[in-house]
Amino acid sequence: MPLISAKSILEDANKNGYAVGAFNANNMEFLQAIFTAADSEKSPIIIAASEGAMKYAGPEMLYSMVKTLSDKYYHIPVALHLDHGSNLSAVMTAVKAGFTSVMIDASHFPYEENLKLTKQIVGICHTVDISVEAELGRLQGVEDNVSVAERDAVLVNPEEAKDFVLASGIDFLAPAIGTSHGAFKFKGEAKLDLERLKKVKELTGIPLVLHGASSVPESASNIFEEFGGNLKGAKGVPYEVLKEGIKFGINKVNTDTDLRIAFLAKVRESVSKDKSQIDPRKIFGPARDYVTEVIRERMKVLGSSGRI
Ligand code: TD3
Ligand code: ZN
Repeated sequence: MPLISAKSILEDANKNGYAVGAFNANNMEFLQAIFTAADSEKSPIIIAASEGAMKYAGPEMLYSMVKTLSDKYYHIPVALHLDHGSNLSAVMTAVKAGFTSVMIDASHFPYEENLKLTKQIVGICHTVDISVEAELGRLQGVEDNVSVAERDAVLVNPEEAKDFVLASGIDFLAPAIGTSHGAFKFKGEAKLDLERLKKVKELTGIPLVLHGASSVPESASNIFEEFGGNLKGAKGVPYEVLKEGIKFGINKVNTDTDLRIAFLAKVRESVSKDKSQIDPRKIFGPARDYVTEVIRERMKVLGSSGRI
């Protein structure tokens, strides 16, 4: 089917209390893995591409691969979403290429500046049915022993979130609640600030996004390490914690790291087991299949399986 905005996908998730994965991709194999997983699980999907992905593959290339796969799997609802767009120019590049959803990440600016830029982008995108995500607070782990003032300085302020959503007109919001990008998210226990999340949901009602949501599954990191990799001290958001977040209002679960680890775990395995292999398909094929497996498992955890 034609690519649709993420708004409609996430509205259903919000209404029915589940989450949809936003899976990052910048090459053919990852896109194929995401689509085949969605096909097997009967799950809607959001394809996330960062500015780095647009630079690596080219925005037109990303769009045409996603479009081709979306035509092939015509029954799957798909949105193509710009992840962490940093300015108007990046957003316009994505819009011109055919993306159907964008994130403007101006969370590192003071509130008023974040609001001003976000509002401008909502004004442009909503005229062409492109959904907009924005972020409040900073994406970083916050340990238990820090003061309330320190927590407040980093994580989302629920009252501010309410004003921001009303004033900006965004479609979904990423509130910082203690996660961070990458494979090393928590020093101590893995947890989210669920009280804060609950308040943001009560005050805004819109779909909420969990960034830095990868789980760093043991099965994948074990293979990664068995074949010479090093992920010492890596820790993600456990499935049980993800489920709690979804119960309290998360509807979009951003996932990049898990797919990267899975892919490279299998690449490591294949190249070390078959040292004279020179056909890239023999290396990337099994890696692609393993990414598919990891995504399927995740779709079950998020509750997006069986929604189409
Ligand atoms: O926006 N993203 C994807 C890009 C982060 C770079 O890895 C996320 O929030 C996903 O975060 P992660 O690292 O947990 O998959
Ligand atoms: Zn993110």
